[in-house]
Amino acid sequence: MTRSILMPTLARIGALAILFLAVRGSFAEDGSAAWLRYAPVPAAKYESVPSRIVVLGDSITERAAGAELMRGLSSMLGRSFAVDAAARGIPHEKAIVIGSYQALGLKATDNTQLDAGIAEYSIRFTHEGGKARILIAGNSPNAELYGAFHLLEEIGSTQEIPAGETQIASAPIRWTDEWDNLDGTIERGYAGSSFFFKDEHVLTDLQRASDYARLLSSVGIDGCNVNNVNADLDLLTSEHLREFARIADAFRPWGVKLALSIDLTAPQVVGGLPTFDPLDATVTAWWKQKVDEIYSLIPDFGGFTVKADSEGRKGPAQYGRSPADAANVLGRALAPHGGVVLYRGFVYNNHLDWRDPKADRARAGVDNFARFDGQFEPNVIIQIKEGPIDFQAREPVSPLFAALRHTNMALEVQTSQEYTGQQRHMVWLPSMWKWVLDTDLQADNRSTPVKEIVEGQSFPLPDGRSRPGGFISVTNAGIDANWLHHPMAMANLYGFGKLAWNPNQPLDRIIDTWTRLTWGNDPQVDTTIDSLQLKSWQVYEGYTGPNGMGTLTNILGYHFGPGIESAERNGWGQWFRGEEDGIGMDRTAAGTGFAQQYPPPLAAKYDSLASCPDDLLLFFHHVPYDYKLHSGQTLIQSIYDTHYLSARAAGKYVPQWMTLKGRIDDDRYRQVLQLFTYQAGHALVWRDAINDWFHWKSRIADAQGRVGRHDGRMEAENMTTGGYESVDVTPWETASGGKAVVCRSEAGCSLSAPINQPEGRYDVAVQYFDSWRGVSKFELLTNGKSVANWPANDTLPPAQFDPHLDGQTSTRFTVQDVFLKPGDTLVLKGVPDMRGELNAHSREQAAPGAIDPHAREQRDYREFAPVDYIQLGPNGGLTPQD
Ligand code: GCV
Repeated sequence: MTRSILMPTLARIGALAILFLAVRGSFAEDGSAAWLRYAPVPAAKYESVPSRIVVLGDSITERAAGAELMRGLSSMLGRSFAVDAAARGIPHEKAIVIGSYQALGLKATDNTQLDAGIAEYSIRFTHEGGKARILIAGNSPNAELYGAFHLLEEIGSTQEIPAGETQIASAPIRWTDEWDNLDGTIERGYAGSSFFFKDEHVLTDLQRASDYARLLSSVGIDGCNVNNVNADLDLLTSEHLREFARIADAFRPWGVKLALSIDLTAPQVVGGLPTFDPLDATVTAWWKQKVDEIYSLIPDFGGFTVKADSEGRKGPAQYGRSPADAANVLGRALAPHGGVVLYRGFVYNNHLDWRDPKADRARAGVDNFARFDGQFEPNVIIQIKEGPIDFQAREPVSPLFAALRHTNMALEVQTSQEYTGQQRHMVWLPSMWKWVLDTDLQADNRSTPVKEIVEGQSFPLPDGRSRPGGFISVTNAGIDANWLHHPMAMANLYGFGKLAWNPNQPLDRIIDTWTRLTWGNDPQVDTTIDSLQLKSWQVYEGYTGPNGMGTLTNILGYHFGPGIESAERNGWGQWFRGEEDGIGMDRTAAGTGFAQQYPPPLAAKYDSLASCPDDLLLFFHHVPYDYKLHSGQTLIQSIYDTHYLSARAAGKYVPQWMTLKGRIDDDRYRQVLQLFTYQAGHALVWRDAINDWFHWKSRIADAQGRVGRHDGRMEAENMTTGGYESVDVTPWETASGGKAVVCRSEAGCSLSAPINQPEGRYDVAVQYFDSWRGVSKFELLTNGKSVANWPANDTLPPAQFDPHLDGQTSTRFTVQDVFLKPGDTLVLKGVPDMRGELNAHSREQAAPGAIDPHAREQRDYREFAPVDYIQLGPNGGLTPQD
């Protein structure tokens, strides 16, 4: 961990200069340092960087900025730096000087459009007569800190030190939401449990919370809402608030404000009132008193996030009140303290009638909020998910952004990859977010891209200033050392911060800087990783849900693997209406009318088949399977081809990654290799499930004859078994042939098959199912001789809770370079893990993300060494083969 690099605590940095000797050398790369590794760079390039750091201000954040400069520069440049904290004035000699614009005698941008609180910093580098000076000026301590981080980032990625650069944040709200529960679980968190809470209390050791705030701040994020929007009902007790104040203390040096998600029933549940009607005078008074109590403990508290009248949360609708009624009561209580309300636009009915052709969940945002436009208090911001459904691999942007003209808005995106591979697949989401941000909604027939709407520029305040708005990332970082489990996933958090600061930043610049800081400045490493990340969204979209249908994951389970029809014929409203005659939701004027919620130019574009883009076709239209796309292909053939191409592209990550062996540290090399190998195999599960299902539904064959034909594949249920039993898999498309085999004998079972292939060396891929609770064991043998053995111990996100054999638990192990000749016998032995109690009552809280988070089910935690098939492929095809 880089934390082992010596760093004096902030408290120890006094007014006296402190010499800091860089401790260099090797440290374990566990990913905890993320992009703040401060690895050595060519020091000669930066020899003019002064070794004295002068901090003019005395706030805790300015001191953090000085300490961070010392830590980063000494580590990267390999020499000593000294900090002069709370200095009296600008020194005459060489120095890096950090302070307010005023203290540095510089002027901030004179822009009356700007909200007064918007962070701005400038870096000036002068180098005259051997006297180098770097000035970092900010219009707030936070801004000074951002300037310090920016200088470090430029050096870390071997850029020139800016001679003169000014940066201004796009909007005041740049927050993350963490969906942590007080019991320590995290809803839709895929990197371990909470580093804020455990057993209904705030953790004693909040070092990691502080480290997290440092990471956030380094990319300009200045707020963190630490608890689930499905908030614990007793969250606001005085006892809890005193504990939350400790988190705020941990965040404070890094200029990150603490915020909380609240449940609107708190006046009743915590306050003991008979009602939580927002317009009841006792309720209003309760909120005011509660907010005052919070600020007495946390003077820089950020505000509340509210999920109400949605997915089982109670809300103002219970009393016939509107979102504005509820939000405004909170807004008025927070306003005197400078706090804000982020009221979520994610309000919809999850008991829709799927038989009703007019019913449409996508309509809910506009239907529920547009009529209250202009009725919200000035410190209320409507927090709107990027799309009208729920963080799918592709959706159109939410029309609500253009339906509110007199209301503050923030964009909510999800760094936690709920529908996009749960940090077991690499998907660089800034590519998607940039597409969202750049989408021009053309309100009032003028240019109104989403980015300018949430920056508050498109529909400004009556006095011409920008509306307060911004950007929220649902991140759900956990206790896994590297924060998000997949080393590549941190590029999403980094990219979020960068786009929230400036949505116009080019993607290639963002990813390249992240790569250099995270993996080093070796050009081969950087080019390889940049190009993998830049195409990863398209690749993931390509092997999951096509043409705007939604991700097609199992929406009634854990939103991870394929589960196509789980979206149909239930109240959740994620329907895509796959019928005999065709597929897609008709959201045109003749259908649900959703397209008409957009301003006229976009409404017309989406409503017409002639102009609706191919990648959103099935979101807006119901078309036959042989419908001709703009690309000239039929829909069905395009689906088949895209799935083959994309799964192959995901498979290629492995050999591309292997070219970097020895160029990066072994720890992270191995971790990524393992995850890419998993992704490659799971992409095939997706490919086959989607293609088989479309083949079955459309009854149209793949023109290239690939779908349903798997050369070299041996179905487990057709092999000679020693003890294995055949079982049906549900849904059928998530197992090859719809079947698998399980072994219920503690001694183990076997599968065997004679080899008919020509003599040669092969890759042998075993496709099996792995639930996290159990660790079955497998061994592959040829002619009685062991060639490989492995435990089924993947840490797949749903598998901890989901013992089912399906597209969520299907995984593969590939043995390379196996010599086979006709007449050989291939044997797979499986030994189940029978330790789990049969039908044990689960004592833990239901799975994060369970549809009913409070449900307790009976579960069978035994793992019966289940196998789907064995595939032989050409040797050196590199794992895994088609
Ligand atoms: C926190 C989706 C997720 C839920 C989440 C909800 C929300 O439905 O699956 O886990 O709840 O969105 O954003 O409120």
